Amino acid sequence: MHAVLVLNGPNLNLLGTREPSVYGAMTLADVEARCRDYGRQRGLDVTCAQSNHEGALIDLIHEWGVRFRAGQALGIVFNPGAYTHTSIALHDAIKGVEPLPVIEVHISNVHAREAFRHQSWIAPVAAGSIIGLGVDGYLLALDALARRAAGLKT
Ligand code: CA2
Repeated sequence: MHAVLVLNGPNLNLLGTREPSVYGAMTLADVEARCRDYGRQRGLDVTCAQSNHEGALIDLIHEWGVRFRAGQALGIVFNPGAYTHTSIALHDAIKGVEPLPVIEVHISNVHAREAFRHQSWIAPVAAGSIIGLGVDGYLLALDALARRAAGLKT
């Protein structure tokens, strides 16, 4: 089994409690359970984490960078929430653990929303970005990591 971290940033613990027209009706616990099941079916051992604190997210990225270098992790699926648009520290953390693949996920289509959501400091250092496909985006990101593990990435 290949270890993968599904990491969610600030306010995503509120999923399913408000704004269902933007973020859907599933709770974070639902999304995490779905990721674990979907990953298991594809040979991925999915660990889930969420934090509202930038430093805690950075610490987790560093920790998984160490695991990746030791050959014990495949990558990170990361929804950085609003830190996407503000955090050069998260940009630097992801750059600091290269070539660990970090796949950026956004539930909503940030490009169809306010202008301040159009800038991502994560996109330039992400292996790729999946945007606006709802919570399915997390599963598509897991597929991308599973394909890498199987040597199927083209
Ligand atoms: O679309 C996404 O996944 C976002 O990363 C979500 C962030 C937002 O700041 C980004 O621009 C796009 C916000 C997450 C807040 O989630 C809530 C969920 C339910 C109720 C309130 C907030």
